[in-house]
Amino acid sequence: MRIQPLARTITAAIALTATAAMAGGQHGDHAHDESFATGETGGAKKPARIVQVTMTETDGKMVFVPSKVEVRKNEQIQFMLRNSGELDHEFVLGTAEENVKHAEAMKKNPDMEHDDPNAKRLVPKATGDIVWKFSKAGTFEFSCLIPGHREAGMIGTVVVR
Ligand SMILES: [Cu+2]
Repeated sequence: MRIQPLARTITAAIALTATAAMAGGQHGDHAHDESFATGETGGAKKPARIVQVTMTETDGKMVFVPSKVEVRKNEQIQFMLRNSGELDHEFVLGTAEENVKHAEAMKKNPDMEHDDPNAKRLVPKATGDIVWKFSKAGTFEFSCLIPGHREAGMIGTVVVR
């Protein structure tokens, strides 16, 4: 009697793994620049400054709060992300050019999942984090690339000096 639910759990786990693998493959199809013009993946053991960013919908718009973050060059930031809205949202860090290109790819593939170190997709009420070292000066952006969301206002900027 106890074997039945366990077997179901295992099947579910395998199905989940398969979905994740497929999503990863799909994502790899539209090769985007992996060189990360914004910097590099943060080292988990190095200290990071915490910056909280909330994603939500308000008054017919979709927003990041705050929508502007200032960083010193070579500073490591831990973005503590929270989706306070009713819809899925994602935080994708990149150059404006990369994000526009990526948004176009997502229109063809709206359920594309992001496992990239510079991106995180969150279901409503979920939290997550990204640790990033901004090793290059410049103005970069974070955006939600789910079709329609960028257009609805989900663009933020990171200024690195
Ligand atoms: Cu969104």
